[in-house]
Amino acid sequence: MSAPASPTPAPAPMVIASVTNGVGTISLNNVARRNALSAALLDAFIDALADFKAKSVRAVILRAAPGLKVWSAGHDIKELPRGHEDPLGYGDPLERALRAIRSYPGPVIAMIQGSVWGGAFDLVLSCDIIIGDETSEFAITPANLGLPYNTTGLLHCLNRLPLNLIKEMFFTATPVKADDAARWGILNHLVPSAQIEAYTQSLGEHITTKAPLAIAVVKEQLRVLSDLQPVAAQVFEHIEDMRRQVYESADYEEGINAFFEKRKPQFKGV
Ligand code: YXS
Repeated sequence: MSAPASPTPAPAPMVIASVTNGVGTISLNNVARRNALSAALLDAFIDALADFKAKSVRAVILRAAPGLKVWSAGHDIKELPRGHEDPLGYGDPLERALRAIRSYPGPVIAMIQGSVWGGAFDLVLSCDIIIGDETSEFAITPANLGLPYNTTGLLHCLNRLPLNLIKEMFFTATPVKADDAARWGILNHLVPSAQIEAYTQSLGEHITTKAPLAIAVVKEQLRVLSDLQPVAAQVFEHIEDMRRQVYESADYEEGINAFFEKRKPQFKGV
């Protein structure tokens, strides 16, 4: 009689959540796919954040597993619509994750080691405090795919960075290295990799000793005030019409196909 087949191991969790001395930590854990922000990973992240909220965790650290070259490769390109549909609509899992961070009633501290790509840059910018080590770098990459970034994402950038730096990031899609990220104000603190875990945990623990209601309300006031950019309906419709022309373009389809075919895209401007 043949030995019973060994049970297939349960898949590794997409995120690993823990609480130490009152500080929650959520670690992105899909290393094989460079922590690409798939719906499954983002839903697990949103659930972990909701669980911390239910437990009144006063400060949260968002990180990736230690020692990775890539913190997150950004939106899961395999899950981007192939044209004729807004690739970053309000209901997109990435947009839901951004809103979950921005509405969490306590600081979400991004601890960055390795490279941050595309929508993961928006995720990091939506965090309240950003700590990076010397390996941290940041790229926003719609120009690599021919993708029209969305208005809320551009407003997140405008609320944090000077226009010329935003334009350089979007027009070049080149990663901003740690030193420049600190000088530009993307990072609150640039901390050596040997110290970044202890530094970030200590910052979180310090915040948990302060008045949580006062902090939660200041965070929400700042969110409401920074999001308060009224846009006339006609302006919004004009923006959406421009974006539609991009995500319905042949260039957008070429950008995505080139990624999967592991070749450089040939953009024709149509
Ligand atoms: O070939 P296999 O099946 O092993 O899978 C490979 C990659 O295809 C996969 N992977 C991804 N899958 C979906 N979405 C992604 N964003 C993504 N990135 C990577 O993971 C496996 C290992 O990737 P590989 O071999 O390239 O790893 P590497 O260490 O040589 O290079 C790491 C990266 C991050 C430099 C490289 O994977 C890369 O350039 N990834 C794409 C980064 C990117 O352009 N992200 C933007 C996604 S779109 C987005 O976030 C916004 C919508 S926007 O475009 O507006 O910014």
